[in-house]
This record gives sequence, C-alpha cells and structure tokens, in this order.
Amino acid sequence: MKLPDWCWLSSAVLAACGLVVVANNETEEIRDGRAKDACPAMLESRGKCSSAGECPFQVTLPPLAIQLPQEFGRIEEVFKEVQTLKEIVDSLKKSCQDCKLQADDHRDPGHGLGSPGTGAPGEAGDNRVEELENEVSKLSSELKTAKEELDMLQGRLEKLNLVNMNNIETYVDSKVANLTSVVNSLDGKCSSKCPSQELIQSQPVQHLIYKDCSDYYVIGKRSSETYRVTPDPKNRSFEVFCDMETMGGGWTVLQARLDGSTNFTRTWEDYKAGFGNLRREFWLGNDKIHLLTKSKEMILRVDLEDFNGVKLYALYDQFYVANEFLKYRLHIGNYNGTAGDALRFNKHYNHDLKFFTTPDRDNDRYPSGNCGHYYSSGWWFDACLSANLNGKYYHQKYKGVRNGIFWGTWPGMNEAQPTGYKSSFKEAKMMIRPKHFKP
Ligand SMILES: [Ca+2]
Repeated sequence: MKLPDWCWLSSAVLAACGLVVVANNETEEIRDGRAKDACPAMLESRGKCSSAGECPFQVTLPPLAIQLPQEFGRIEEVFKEVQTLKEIVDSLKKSCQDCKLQADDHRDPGHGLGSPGTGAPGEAGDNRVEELENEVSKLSSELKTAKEELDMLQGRLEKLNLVNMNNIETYVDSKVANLTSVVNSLDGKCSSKCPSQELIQSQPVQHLIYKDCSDYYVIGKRSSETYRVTPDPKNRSFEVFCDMETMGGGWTVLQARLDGSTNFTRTWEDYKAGFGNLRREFWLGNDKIHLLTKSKEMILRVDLEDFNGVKLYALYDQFYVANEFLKYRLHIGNYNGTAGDALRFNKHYNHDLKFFTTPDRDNDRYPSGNCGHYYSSGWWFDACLSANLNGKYYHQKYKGVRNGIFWGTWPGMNEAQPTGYKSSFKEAKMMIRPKHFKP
C-alpha cells in the first residue's frame, strides 16, 4: 500500500532537523540551545545509567497533527449512522418480539397474555407469520380475480350501453324492411306462377281483398275515385283516393294540395289519423301510409305544378314509412324524374331515414328547435328541410319564413329573388304504387 504524500512530507521534516540527543542524567545535561529551538523532538536519558554504561533514553515528540483527507471526515458520520441503525434494529427486534407474543395470543386465546412460553415462541410466531402471509396471498389472489370479473362486467355493461334505442330502432327497421321485401317477392312469385291467382284475377268477384289502388286497377277499375282498401287483414280497411290515369294508373294517393282549403299545420295525432277531404286536399294518415307501404314494396311519385303552369315530377323506386313506434321513419329509394331529388338534396339536407316531426312532436335533427313548428308542417324533417310538401298553401309568392309548400330542386327555387319573395306551388301530390305493378 502506497503511503499518502503527507506521510513522506513529515519524515522529510524529521530528517532535515535531525535528533537532538539529551542526556538527562539529572546531574549533567548536554544541550545544544540552537538545535533545541529549531527541532522540538528531543532524545533524553531517563534514570541512572547502569554500571555497564547503558543509559535509558526516551524520545519526546511534539504533539502531532496529521492532515487527513476529507473522506476520513465521513467516518464519524458513518459511525453515527451505524449507531442509529443499531438502535432501529434493536427497536425492530423488540417490536417483532412483541408481535410474536401477540400473534401467539391471537392464535390461542386460551393462553392469555404472556403465556407463549408453552411452546417455542419464535417458531410459533414464524408459523403464524407464514400463515398470515399465505392468507394475505390468498386474499390478494381472490381480490385479483374479483377485479378481473368486475372489469369483464364493466366491459359487458359498456357493450349493452352501446345497444341504445337508436340501434334497436335501426335493427327493427331493417328487419321490417327485409320482411316486407321477402313477403313482396313471395307475393310476386305467386301472382306470376300460381294458376289459381290468375283465375282469381280473371274473376273479379272472387278478389276479396284489395290492398291498394293497383288491385282495383287489376280488376278493371279505371276511374279516379275513392275506393276501400285493406292493406293489412289484421287492421281495418279504409277509404283512399285512386289515381287511375297518371302514368298508367293504379296509384294510391297519400297527399294532395290544390287550393289551400285544408290547414296542414296540425298535431301528431292529426297526422297519425289523417285529415282533410280525399277528393280535394288531405293527408291520408301516417298509420295508413305505414300499412300500405308494409303490405307491398312501393314506389313514390311526387307531382308538382307551379303558378306558371310548369308541371314536373319525382319518382323514388322505394318508399316505406315505419310504424308509430319508430316515429314513422321515412325510407326512400333511388330518384328518377324531372323535378329533382329534393328529398335527398345533399348530405346536410336529406329526408331519407328521418323521423316524422309535427309542431307538437319534435323528432327532427335540429337541436335548438322544432322544424315542424318553425315551418308550420308535419314532415320527415332533417335540420331542417330541402323539401316540405305539407307547408302552408300560398296563393302567390310570399315573404318571410319559407314555410310554404317547398321543393328545393325546383328550377329557380333557390335563386335569390331581388324582391325577397319566395315562390310556392299551385298543386302538389304524393302517391304510391307497387313496385312490380305493370299497368
Ligand atoms: Ca329539434
């Protein structure tokens, strides 16, 4: 081990000054005053010299201060720390001992306090500790299992939350639409392949159930009139107006506007049951429209005429209105025609798949108000409209809120009028016919 530098330095000092030998024979003293002043280390005799001339000597060194490196300063701290740790260990030992005593008491209550001496206290305590450890470990594992089960339940609950009313409605809607389509296709098969059906059709008297106007057309009825139809045998039959002229005829009319004689600003119940005069202006009624569109796959035709005598039409190759539970939701198919696809104007104004809204029943997609109230109508409002055939009847152009009969794709309809006037329609009509009907 290499001696630190300070050690060599001290030796050098001693060597440089040399030793002053002092014979302290009590009687004589040899001194070198000069040397004594310079070197504080002295060699002196102690006691009397022996007869052989050997004298005891001693070396007296001055107090020695050695500069230790800083690291040595920590030794004191380390000692203190060790002391503290020792105290802690002692106190832990003691409490551990107490703990063992208590543990034994708990394990065997009959012994009472201070009676663990019956066994080996240390061993008993160790066993108890082991038992407790096992118990804790078991509890911890049970807790973990319970937490996992909770997590799983939470997940299932979240999934259930996702199945909200909208999803159920959409599901039921699509199932109803599918069933309607299947029933209709079976209907179609039977009428084309079943000879008895042909027999029935050739013998009008036996055609007992007329589901819609096309059935009257089939038995030879050609006048546009009111007829009684039974789209669903489980429901009552009702009167409808049949258009037997337009585009081959066989149309069941759902709605008509022609002179403003009927008020269309109505309640939910009115729109549900229907109102007006079948030979003039009317709304057939949402329940009836539902039954008609449920009984067969239907197409929709909208006829419009403005005050300039311009007549245009729109055809949709599917038209279905859900039941009241599903808020008479609208389903429309592909557009064809001359008036433009106002029911599906763009992604912001689309009446397809929208619920029916009336001034007293807000099912629209406009969060801060009721489109039906604002536009004085019952309709399948989005937020709010690109078409509204149940708007107010105006006999001419009008100003203010666009609450008149409206078809957004009508030529010039959306162009800003310098006068601020809005145009309306002289006549409007909605009617349906089975998709597979051949006039
Ligand atoms: Ca609303």
